[in-house]
Formats: sequence, C-alpha cells, structure tokens
Amino acid sequence: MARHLITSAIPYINGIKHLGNLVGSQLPADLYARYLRGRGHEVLFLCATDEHGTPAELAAAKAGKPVADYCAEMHVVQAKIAEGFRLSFDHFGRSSSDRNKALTQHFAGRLAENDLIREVSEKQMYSHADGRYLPDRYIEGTCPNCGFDSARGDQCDNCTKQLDPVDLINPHSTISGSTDLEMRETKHLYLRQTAMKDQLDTWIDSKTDWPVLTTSIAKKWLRDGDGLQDRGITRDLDWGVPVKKGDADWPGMEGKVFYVWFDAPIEYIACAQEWVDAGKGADWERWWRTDKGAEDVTYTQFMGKDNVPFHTLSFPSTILGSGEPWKLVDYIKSFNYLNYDGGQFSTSRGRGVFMDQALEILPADYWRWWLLSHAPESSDSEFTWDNFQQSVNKDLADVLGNFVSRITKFCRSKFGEVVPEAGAYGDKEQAVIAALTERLRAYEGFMDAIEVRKAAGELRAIWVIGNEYLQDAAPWSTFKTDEATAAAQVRFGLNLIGLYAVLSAPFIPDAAATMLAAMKMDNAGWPEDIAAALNALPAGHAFEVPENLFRKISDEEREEWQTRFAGVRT
Ligand code: B3M
Ligand code: ZN
Repeated sequence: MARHLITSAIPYINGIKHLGNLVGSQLPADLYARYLRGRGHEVLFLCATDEHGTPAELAAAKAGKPVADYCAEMHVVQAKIAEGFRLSFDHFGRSSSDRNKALTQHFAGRLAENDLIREVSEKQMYSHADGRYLPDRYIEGTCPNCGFDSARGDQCDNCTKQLDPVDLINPHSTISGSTDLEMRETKHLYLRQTAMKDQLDTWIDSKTDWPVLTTSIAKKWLRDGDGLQDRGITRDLDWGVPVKKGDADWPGMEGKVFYVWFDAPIEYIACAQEWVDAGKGADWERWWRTDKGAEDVTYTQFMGKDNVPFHTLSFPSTILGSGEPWKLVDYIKSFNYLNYDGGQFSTSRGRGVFMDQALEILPADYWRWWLLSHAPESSDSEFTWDNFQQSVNKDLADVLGNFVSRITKFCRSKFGEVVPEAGAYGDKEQAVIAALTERLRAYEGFMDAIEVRKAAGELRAIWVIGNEYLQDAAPWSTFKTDEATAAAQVRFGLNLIGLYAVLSAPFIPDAAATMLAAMKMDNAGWPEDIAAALNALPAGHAFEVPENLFRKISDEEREEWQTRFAGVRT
C-alpha cells in the first residue's frame, strides 16, 4: 500500500465551469483517486475554490453582492455540483480560508528572508474612468508575444505566456472599456524566479516520465526568448490575502494583497489543514512535510495546459525558495482543450454545456464516460452531440447495460434470483478468463500511467468480452439441452457483473454501485486474480435484477440539446 496525494487545479469561484474545464482537471483527478483507492492505496484527494483576484471581484460586482458573500454562496453551489458529478474529494476547501491566509503570508516571509523577493517601484495602469488601478483581468489588450487581441493582464489565453498588465498593446479597461489609462508609480513585490532558474531547470530535466505537454510548456518559458522572468506577486486590490511577512506588517505594502496566482497553489497545502480542521483527518503534515513522513508520498497534480507555467515554475519557486521541507509535486498530468461542436466552449457567450446543465439532462455517469473516454490528452478534442449519443448508446447501453440486463433477467426466469449451482466452468470460460487477465493488466498499466483514453479503451474491451461470451455461450439455447452447463454459464455471467462493477467504478461510480448492490456484494476488492474473482459469488447467493443501468439518447433529444446549448445561456 502506497500513499498518494492528488490535487486538481482549483476552479475559480466566478461561475459554473463547463465540461471542458471539468475534463481538464477535476474529473481525471477523480478517476485516478478512485482507481488508487480501489487498489487499496491510501489517498488524499484535495480540491478547493480559487476565490481571490479580479475574476471574483468582477463577478461579485456583476451579481451586486459583497465579494465575501458572493464567494461563500458560490462555494456551496460548486460543492453541490461537484457532488453531483461524484467527484470524491476528501476535502473541498476555500482559498480564502484563514489557513491559506496564514500560510501564504508565511511563505512570503520565508521568501523574503531568503532574499527571493525584491521591492519594485513600477508603473501600473491607472484608469481615470474607473478611479482605480487595473491589475490582471481588469485590463485586456493585444498579446506582445503572439498578437492575440484579447490577452488579459496576467496571461495570454492563446499562447499561455505569463504577462504583466503593462506589457499589453492597445490596453483597455474591462470594467468600463475605457482606454483613458495612465501609468502611475506604485510599489510591488516581485518573486525572483530568475534566481531559481538553475534549480528549476535541473528539476524539470529530471522529470523524464512527465507528459510532453507538461515539460514542453515548462521548458518553453524557462529557456525560450528572454527565459524565466521575475514575477509580480502583489496587487492593488481590496480582496485577497493582505501582504504581510509572516505575522509582521510589510512596510510600504499597506492596503495591497498578494496576486491570486501566488496564494492559489498554496491552498493545496492549506486545504489539507482545512481537511484536518473539518475533523476528516488527523495529520496533514505526513502528506505535506518531507520531515514528517511525506517523503513516502507520491504527489500528482491535474490541470489544463494554461495552468502549467504556474505549477512548473511559479509554485515550485515558492516551495523551493522557502528552504523548508515541503513536498514537491512528483507528476503533473496536463490536458489540452476540449472544444464544443465546431468551436470553443464560451463562458461569456454561454456556448456549450455547463456542469449544472449537464446534470439536469442526464446522470453523471453518462458525462463521465464520454468525457473521460474522449479526454484531450495528446491533442485538443471535440464534443459533438452525435458522438456523445453514439458513445452512450453503444458503450453504455448496448454493451454494458445490455449485458447486465440479459444475464440477470435470464437467470431470474430459469433459476430464480439466486446464483445457480449446477455445472462447472469449461473451455469457453477459461478462454474468457485468459482474455480478461490480459486486458486487465493493460487496463491497470494505463491507469497507473494516467493514460485516460487508453484506459477507457481497455475497459470497453473488457465489457465487450462479456457480451461476446454471452452471445457465444448462449445459455438460453444451452438450457434447452443441457441445464447444468447453462447454469454454469449463468453463474459465470453473474460473476462477471461483480467484476465489471469493481473495474468500472473509477469511470462510472453510480452504475458500479448499482451493479454491486444488485449482486449483493459489499466487499468486492480489486481482482488480483480473475479466475478467483469469477468464483466470488457462490452458488445459492441471492441477487436482484437491477433497474436498467443506462437509457439510450434518442435522435429528438440529441437535436433538441444541440439547439439548446448553441450559445444563449444568460
Ligand atoms: N483557478 C484556473 C482555473 O480555474 C485556476 C487554477 C488554480 S490552480 C492553483 O482554470
Ligand atoms: Zn499570446
């Protein structure tokens, strides 16, 4: 048994995420957490809402609410949706927690002591129309790196380059649209990432097993062009973690807060403290402090590609620069983008399916299966309603659902709702055991490597084997001439359901729970040995025919949904 710390990028508090966001971080992180738990490992799976910075301020202003109230409400909304998708976080924290405040100030103090912070008097964009400075998302303009015309003040969404508001060409205020901007002198703190360059370089180079997507982005910003830059880590905003050096005031920094991307990753640690505070755990240090047991922990982070620079450069600078024994990430799984029906998901235009809407039309498993089996790993991928309908109707309804329904109903009609006793497994069953054993090892290999699509492919193949067996053995025909053999075939099929439940649970936890409940199996562990697993249900064991596991999506529904989600959400 190993110990695994897993974090998903923490979603911004402003609004509800779309399916593209979900498949880029939280969902695959949940898949991995469920898989590792299923294999008997000790897992701490953390996520939180990212509550500071301009996105939160802008959204609260739009909603006409004080920002703290807005965040508290939206946290509850997001937690509920996460539960709806069966995201099995051990804790869903908040970056605005007191724990994160204290820890963020602590890190800043340590970095200052280690001479990794410099104070800079600099020019910032001041908007006359808005009567305030315009940090980050309060300002948009053309990216100096790639020419994209709506790059934000802190990052270009097109080329992922980290920016400062003053870098933008033709900037304007996103509050008023005003271009009446003036550069004014103000003092800020910079994290001396340049001083960390060699350490980061060596560290990234040592990660030879990381996805190319992760290391290529990291190396690009470490080595290309001007290389790694020092980063401003404070902002002229009201909402955020007040700038302090540990517990002490920071002269000249009164009224300023830390930049949201400075405190957000620190929440990964604070969240473990919140988990203990909530009475769900006893000891957070054994997960996060290498002097307190965390050297045995394997730490995996999940995120979309736009978040990679912050996790490969900025946050490691904070951790390494502190000079304290904090756990560094061991593996970063990053994702490309999921597009929507010939274009992009768009939060502002309401284009695509958002997490709350998805659950209104179909249960979580349908979405989980499609999203994970089409995860944008090696390249961007695309959601189309056609493809979604086909996947659900074929993989879930025709293959898995149909298998479970046929075997249980046939058993009920001929032998009753108990596992039949007669007969023994023969050549056909041995062949299936051999085929499944091979597929299972491949499935485990892909899950261990977090190759999500390939793992889904193996799971589908495992389901298909059962269907083909049933077709070939045809107990309904066998029964006419040889009741004992038919009984053995049915017993084999019923046992396959239990096996499928365990193997499928990381992808489709609700259907898996229904299957286990129907077979009245509560303590089904991971099948180390397929032959043994397919003898788990003894003759005479009672079961129940479950409700249909999945329903099909009709052509009318597909068309209706396609129109409905084309871009009108208000
Ligand atoms: N909140 C970006 C996002 O929601 C950002 C991730 C923070 S991870 C520390 O996509
Ligand atoms: Zn750009």
